[in-house]
Amino acid sequence: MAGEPQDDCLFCKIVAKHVPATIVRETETTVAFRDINPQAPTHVLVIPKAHYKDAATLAAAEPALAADILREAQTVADEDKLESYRVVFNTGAGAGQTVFHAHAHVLGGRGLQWPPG
Ligand code: D5M
Repeated sequence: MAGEPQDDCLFCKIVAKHVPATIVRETETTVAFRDINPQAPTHVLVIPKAHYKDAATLAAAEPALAADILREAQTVADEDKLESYRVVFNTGAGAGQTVFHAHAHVLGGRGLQWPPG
């Protein structure tokens, strides 16, 4: 069923607390934790607890949950006192997606270049 936990999904395991992570926030529908390979002083991943393979699939199936992710991204930025920050949804392997459970990267705490690589 759509959104059900997947046995082979790393981020579902983090949601279930079967894999450790540095969790900074948790709501009824989302978890936010520090990226294991940070690319900026703040690099937090915000994920839905429900499993969707990418952000577009999540938004199509549960738009309110996609909105939860964006609200949580702002809260993470507020808590880390970021004046500006970037939210990235890598979608598809060609764009650098390596974990196929929807996630927002929240990056900040240093100057960010545009365009990204
Ligand atoms: O982003 C997937 C991100 O997930 C990547 O930046 C590393 C991060 N990652 C992978 N394993 C872990 C664990 N165990 N804890 C925290 N962060 C993790 P993508 O957009 O799919 O490339």
